Parts: sequence; C-alpha cells; structure tokens
Amino acid sequence: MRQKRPKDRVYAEPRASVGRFCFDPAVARVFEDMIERSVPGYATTLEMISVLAARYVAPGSRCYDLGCSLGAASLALQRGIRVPGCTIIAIDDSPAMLARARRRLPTTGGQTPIELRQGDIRDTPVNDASMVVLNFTLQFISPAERPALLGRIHAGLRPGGVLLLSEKIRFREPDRERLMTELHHAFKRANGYNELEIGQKRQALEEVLVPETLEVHRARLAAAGFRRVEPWFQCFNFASLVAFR
Ligand code: GEK
Repeated sequence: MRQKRPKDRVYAEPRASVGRFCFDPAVARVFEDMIERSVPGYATTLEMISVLAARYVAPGSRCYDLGCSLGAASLALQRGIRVPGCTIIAIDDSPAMLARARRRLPTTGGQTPIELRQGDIRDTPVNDASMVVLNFTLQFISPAERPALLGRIHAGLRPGGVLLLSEKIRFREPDRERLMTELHHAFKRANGYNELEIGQKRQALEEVLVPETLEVHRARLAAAGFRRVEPWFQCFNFASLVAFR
C-alpha cells in the first residue's frame, strides 16, 4: 500500500533566524506536498510535459530533466514519449532529492529508461536532445549564469527540438506585482498554509529564488537562438513557455 504523503510543515514553527532555503533532507521528504500546495498550475505543467513529449520527442534522441527533484517531470516525459530508442537524463544537485528519486522511479519495464545523475545543471553537457525540461529550476540559477545555460541547451537540441521552461515570474508594474503576490498567497492559504509559514518561506527564498519578468525570459531565449517562444500557461505569478530550436 502506498504510504500517506508527508505534509510540509518545514516553516510551521517560529524560527529565531530563518536562514536560506535549501533542498535538504527535510525539504526532500515533504517536497511533493510542498510543490503541489505552493505552485499554482504545477500539475498542469506535468500534464503538458507529457503532451509535448508525445509531439516533439524524436526517435533515438535524449530528453533532459534539469533540476529533476523527485523525478515528476521525468515520469511525465516517460508517459508521453511515443517513439523508440530514447533516454531521459534527470539531473539534480541535491543528494537528498536524488536519494528519494532513486527510490521512487520505476525500473524501466520496457519504457524509455530514466538515468538519474547527481550534478550541477550549470555544467552538465546537453547533447542530441529533442526535449529539455526546466520545470521551476532556472529560477534557482543566478541571473548572470542563465544566458550561458540556455545557450548550451539550445546548442544541444536537435533542430525541431523544444525547451519547456516553467518559472515563478515577477512584473514590472508594482501594482501588478503586488496583486499577483497577494493572489499567490491566497492560493497558499487556501491550501492550508498559515501566515507564519508563508512569511518564513518567503524570507528563506529571498535571493535564492530570483524571478524575472516574462519579457526578460522571452528576450533571453531569443538571444540564446530559439527561433520561436510561446508562453502557453500563466496562473498568477507562475508561467510556462515552450521554446523551439
Ligand atoms: C519538478 N523540476 O518536480 N544544479 C542541479 N539542480 C539544481 C540546481 C543546480 N545548479 N539548482 C537547483 N537545483 C521539478 C521541480 S524544484 C522547484 C524543481 C522548486 C534543483 C534543486 O535541488 C531542486 O530539486 C530543483 O532544482 C528545483 O518538476 O522547488 O520550486
């Protein structure tokens, strides 16, 4: 029988000093609950990763899940892929996440194999890919390092390949930024988080998760060489784009 999913209470007790958010064992243990209750549209991004994989993953190519956490996007890729001879390469630099991902991911059973690797996505080679997924991961890379990573992804994609990029975003106009932040917090409250949890998590993520505007993302993807960039999803201050090589 599947065990009851552990509930995220990471920021439920008052802390003397909040510290920087990191993907440690305490976070990895509750991550599934944390991301589903904190990121509006997370389940939709996974569903559409399968839809895009069915359409764009080419026979004999590689797919990359960069910042794979527990491997949810890799499983979504695996569900979607319709062609033979592919490999899914799933990378994360958190040992705690990887250890849990290893226990969760099924052995191949005739499906596209998933290779889990511990590594830093800032220096992971990307080769012969038809689909690359950055599902809420680029936001944890410093903005100065983002262009090089996207350039490498572009160079490692086959022509016709796609990048799926989901991010928390911010807005240039202060009133929009305020409204979308309030609506995001309302979403978290509706999912059972209280003010203390919302406040302490927010503080912990400052300078760790750096959101940018949709315009900045689009311009940077174009500068990296992507010929077409389509935002396909937005809910409050969370968005997802598909970029075409
Ligand atoms: C999902 N995509 O479930 N190198 C490798 N991994 C990194 C790096 C880095 N430089 N920086 C951060 N990470 C997943 C969700 S979570 C999103 C992704 C969130 C990893 C980090 O360890 C964590 O597992 C993941 O990126 C971000 O679809 O927590 O909001």
